[in-house]
Amino acid sequence: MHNIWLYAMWADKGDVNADGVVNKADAALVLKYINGTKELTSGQLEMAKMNGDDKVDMLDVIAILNS
Ligand SMILES: [Ca+2]
Repeated sequence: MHNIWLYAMWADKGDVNADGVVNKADAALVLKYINGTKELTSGQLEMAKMNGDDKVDMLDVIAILNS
């Protein structure tokens, strides 16, 4: 049961624009944030933290693209 709960938690990770899918559009948003051309809400930043190191950087963009 614990694993199912974890999966449910992770299923939303990466969906920065909250449209229900994790894809290039989310990666593009995070890239813009990294470049300083786009502000993200704290909730969006949480979604962007794909690799769990509490920073939002290129590693998270790559993780989104690979998800
Ligand atoms: Ca999305």
